Amino acid sequence: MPTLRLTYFNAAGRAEPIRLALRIGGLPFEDVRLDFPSFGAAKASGALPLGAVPMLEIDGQKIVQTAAILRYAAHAGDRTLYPTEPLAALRVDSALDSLNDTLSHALIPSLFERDQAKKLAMRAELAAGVMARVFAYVDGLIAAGGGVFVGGDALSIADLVIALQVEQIRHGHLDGITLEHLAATPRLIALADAVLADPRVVAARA
Ligand SMILES: N[C@@H](CCC(=O)N[C@@H](CS)C(=O)NCC(=O)O)C(=O)O
Repeated sequence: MPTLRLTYFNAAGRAEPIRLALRIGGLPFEDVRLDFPSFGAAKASGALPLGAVPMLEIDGQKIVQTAAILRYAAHAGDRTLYPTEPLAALRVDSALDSLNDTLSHALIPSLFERDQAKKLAMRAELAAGVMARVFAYVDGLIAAGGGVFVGGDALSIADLVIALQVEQIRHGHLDGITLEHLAATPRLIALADAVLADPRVVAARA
């Protein structure tokens, strides 16, 4: 088994689905959590290939890009977290990119906005625009699969990402975004409930 070292901030963010996927897959890893000064130093020294985290070191080889790392965790682990059927796998990949790429990039400016009124205005625009489109699209992917998860009846890496996003909203961690913004996409709520109640996920979070 390779030696795995995952580097991220001391936060859930992009790394938490990876941490869960590695644990569910039975892949032990070192969970390195950087504070902001250490991240700055690592970035300045060139220790991060693209200057960003998460980064997974596999026997010392440095790999970045969240979705790729998630797929690796699924393939190298117990192989239950990624569909074998091509169309189901495509839905999983498309959902992953919709959240990790499209939604994340749209969310970033408001994360750094210090003026609360401006932040809430940005969040309102996000909720009505990119976020609504991404959630509606992913809701449709779930419907197309005919199960509770994106890939159908089996939990996948995309479901981990979606569930943690829904949980973040449910816990009020994104100012201005509430469960009301998920009212039109009930499959995302049902998916999150199923993921967070899954015994493997519960064990991975304990
Ligand atoms: N495309 C990358 C994006 C990674 C990314 O933007 N990471 C953020 C943290 S969530 C980061 O390291 N930001 C600090 C910086 O870019 O200086 C991925 O999917 O992993």
